[in-house]
Amino acid sequence: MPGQPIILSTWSLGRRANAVGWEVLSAGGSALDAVERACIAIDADPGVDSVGLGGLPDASGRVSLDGCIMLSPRRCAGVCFVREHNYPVSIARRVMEHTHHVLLAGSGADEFASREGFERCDLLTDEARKVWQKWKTDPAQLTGERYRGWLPPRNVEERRGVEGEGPGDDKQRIAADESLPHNRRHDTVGVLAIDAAGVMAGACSTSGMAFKVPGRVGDSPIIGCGLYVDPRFGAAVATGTGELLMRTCGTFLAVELMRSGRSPAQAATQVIERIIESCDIVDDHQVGLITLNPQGQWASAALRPGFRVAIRSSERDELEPASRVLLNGGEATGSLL
Ligand code: SD4
Repeated sequence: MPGQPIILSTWSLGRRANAVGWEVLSAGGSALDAVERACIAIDADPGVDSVGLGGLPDASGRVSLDGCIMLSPRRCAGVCFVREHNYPVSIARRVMEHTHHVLLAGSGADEFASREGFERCDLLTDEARKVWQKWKTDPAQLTGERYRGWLPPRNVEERRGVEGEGPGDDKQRIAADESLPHNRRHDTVGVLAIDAAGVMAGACSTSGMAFKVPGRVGDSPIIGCGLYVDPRFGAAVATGTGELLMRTCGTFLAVELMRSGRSPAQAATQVIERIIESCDIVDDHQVGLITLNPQGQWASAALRPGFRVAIRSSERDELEPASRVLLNGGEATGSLL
């Protein structure tokens, strides 16, 4: 059933992603093209240190990318641990369209990308290398806290210096945390869209957690963890600590909740509640979730303050904080990962 096009993306960088996706949607293009192009725009920017080119590397100084794209359980795919090519969402789309598989990993995914005509590239920029070198010498310089293994800093957006934020706008107010390093303002780009034909699609792309254990793959390329879309019931995309989403199949759960009659708002909140219930939450953890139903109703929820959603439709072009935040920061319990 035809509807009003809409595109929703994670974090303040989502506004830029939305601008590109909206060009596609407003010209009558497909939701699939819109979400792919939205992710490409962020992946291509070496100034974004959590996605694509310029992403911060793992503990060994090498960048690896994860991403996926989804229209339905029948049409979806992801790639993970891609080290030699940018644009994981586009590579995933080729996996979806040109193979019978759902997930390609590591050197196999890189070889597939080359065969599909993607250019090899060095994903590590000088800037990202410098940040990694600094982290290696003295992790506390970047994390602002006692070094506790490979855990990255908590991902929330700082109040100041965030794109698209008007001064004094209360709606935009989020918890300022002076201890946050400059380089954790943004994170995974996750995008959901509905086009004029009423088709829903989603995509997400990330370089994963900065300084992760080499070989680590997060939720973002895994169908049902970082992204899930079922055209009958709804879609969900996530950002934050991938391990929490993988332990709970967070986006699958969100869509399953909508399938059983919950609203997008109830579904998003209940996933965060389930994460709190099922996992040992620590200070560094954050999860942000966007849910969307086939009628275009959407919602968001987060574990902690700081997660924001960028919305673009014919009526709106805005950035707003998660509508539900379940923990208010510093209330962590349990042990480290
Ligand atoms: C991961 N979920 O690799 C991604 C990272 C992320 O906000 O989204 N951080 O765990």
